[in-house]
Amino acid sequence: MPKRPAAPSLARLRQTPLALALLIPALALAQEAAHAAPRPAWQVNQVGFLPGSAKWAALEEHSAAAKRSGLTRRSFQVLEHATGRVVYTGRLGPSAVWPPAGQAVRLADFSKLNRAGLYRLRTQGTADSTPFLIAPHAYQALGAASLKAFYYQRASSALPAEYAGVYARPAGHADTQVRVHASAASPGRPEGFVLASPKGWYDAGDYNKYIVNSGITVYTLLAAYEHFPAHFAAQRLNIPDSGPGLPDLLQEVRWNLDWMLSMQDPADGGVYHKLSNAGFDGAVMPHEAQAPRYVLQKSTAAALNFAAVMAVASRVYAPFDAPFDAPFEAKQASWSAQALAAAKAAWAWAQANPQVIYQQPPDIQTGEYGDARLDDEFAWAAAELYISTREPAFYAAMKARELPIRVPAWNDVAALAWMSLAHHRQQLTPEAEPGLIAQRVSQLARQLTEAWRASPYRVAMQVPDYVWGSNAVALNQALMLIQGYRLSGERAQLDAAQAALDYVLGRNPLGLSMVTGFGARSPQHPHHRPSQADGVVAPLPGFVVGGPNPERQDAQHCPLPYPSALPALAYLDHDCSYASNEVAINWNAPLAYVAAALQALNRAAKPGPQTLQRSSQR
Ligand code: G3I
Ligand code: 9MR
Repeated sequence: MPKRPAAPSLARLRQTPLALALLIPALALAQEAAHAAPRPAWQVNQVGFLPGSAKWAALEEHSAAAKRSGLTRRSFQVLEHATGRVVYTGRLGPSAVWPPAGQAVRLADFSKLNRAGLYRLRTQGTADSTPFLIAPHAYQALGAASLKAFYYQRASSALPAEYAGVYARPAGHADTQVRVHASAASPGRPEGFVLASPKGWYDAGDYNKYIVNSGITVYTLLAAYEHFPAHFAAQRLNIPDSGPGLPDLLQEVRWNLDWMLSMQDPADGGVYHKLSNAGFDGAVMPHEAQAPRYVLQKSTAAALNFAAVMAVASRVYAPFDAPFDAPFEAKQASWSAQALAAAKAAWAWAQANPQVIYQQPPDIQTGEYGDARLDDEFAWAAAELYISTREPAFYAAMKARELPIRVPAWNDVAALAWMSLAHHRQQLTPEAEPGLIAQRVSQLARQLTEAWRASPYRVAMQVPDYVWGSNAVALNQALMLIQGYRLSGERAQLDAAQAALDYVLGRNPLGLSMVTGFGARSPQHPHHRPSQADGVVAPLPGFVVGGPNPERQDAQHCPLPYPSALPALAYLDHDCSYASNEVAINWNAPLAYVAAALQALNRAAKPGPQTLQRSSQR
């Protein structure tokens, strides 16, 4: 099928402020051509900045000539993009090598420029930067698109043009006739037993559905709502059933929660690890994929992720189901009450089966999401059940004093417990230790802030952070910095979080915004079956790709080599590259959280020291 160029969907324009909407087509036109060009010397967040935020750009010193001219190059200018008028002049920082990319960079700080507009950066001897915005709504369209991406991932649903524009498609994977795999057989549901487990989101570039990865994903989205309800109450995503009542974010998340509920065996409370084909589908559209689907082995990790998420959902959705004065029976039968009961049943199953690790059967090749270390999952589920029930036994089960904190990932969820407790710290029972909770969250935020401060690139990312999905490591660092900032109000923590978003949106050594459809240079060929097979030139918008990954586990499946093996440069914008260029729900969730949080927090943020100094703005 010939590839049709994508027009920006009406839906996206409708939710975008006018100035921004006019800009999107112009930026999109420049995109394909710019992407083929060599890496630019200026590396800057290509989407833009909020007026009050820290604003940094990096200048790569990639050739000997540039380094020589760098000796004389001391200043930089910010220009109004349309007129070329200089609106700000600043000094470049010293040249220093950033280990993940092995390259020398100099930083430009233009935080003092806070007037809304479209700008570019200039310095002697190199091309101007790509244009970027400073605007009070700089992350509104990005935040909405990062959530709309979940709608595009819906299994068991057609996406009509009314909601999906050029990305409209027929329904795929009904999942109404799913077989129980031998690994999942139980007395009530023997091998071959057929059950219905529809809805949910496709995990990533593939079309399978995995409970463990749904855990951190749904949690991160529900946490965004818990922390910034007013922001989401006002947000419209143009999805079905949108309207007054349930905010669109919660409407979309219900699609996946409904699927997750169907993955619990009502006979014992156990939860199947995943629902998948035996092997991966080809690069086809969802409705063209016809392979049989199975539920696979119950696992402790699945039960605990399920318990944690359903406990969170029970409190988040409670205000939206039974009216406050509804009769007791109606409240008992409400969706939230059912979610809490399901969480408790899964928790009980995990208590009785504490070490059932998922073992990939020999006839199954899809994603494993294997995790043998479960102390963090136990603690997280316990913390969420404690917050939702206020039962002290759950706090004790969390073993708080022994629980460390690390940047979260699908297989490392301890931080999620701390982050929930920190948010609810004013409403806990006397057993909880607010001092300990604050100490843990601050400890991680301070550690990340120190790494950011010491970095020649002004990002917290270090060499060991470059794993499969490294962009989500950066975004989850931002997530935890934001938790620190919410407790301490320390401006540096907010600035370090901003730096992580800058990194993902273009202040990186690839000079690439890592989010499809956003920025002048962005991924064009993600490993994402609908983007590969839909006949539309542009990939579906609003998806962050995995990002540089020096392990390059897909190298043997790619017709061309990675351009570099250096941690921050090991990235290939080709649809073969599932290890550096796939999309995934657990990577988009922290993008959605961070975009929303920075948008919501900056409105309330106190100006940092840099904005208190006398501005050289003209
Ligand atoms: O746990 C080990 C650690 O002990 C060791 O030190 C380290 C050294 O590299 O590796 C760690 O294992 C890594 C594991 O993730 C846990 O972090 C593996 O190397 C790494 O290959 C593995 O990558 C996962 C990948 O699936 C392959 O299993 C990614 O995190 C995960 O995001 C990705 O998820 C896939 C699904 O399976 C299928 N759907 C698409 C999705 C996104 O690509
Ligand atoms: O498409 C699959 C992707 O979602 C997974 O992350 C990845 C690793 O499990 O595997 C991809 O599928 C590839 C398979 O592993 C090897 N043969 C080629 C498949 C598609 O490119």
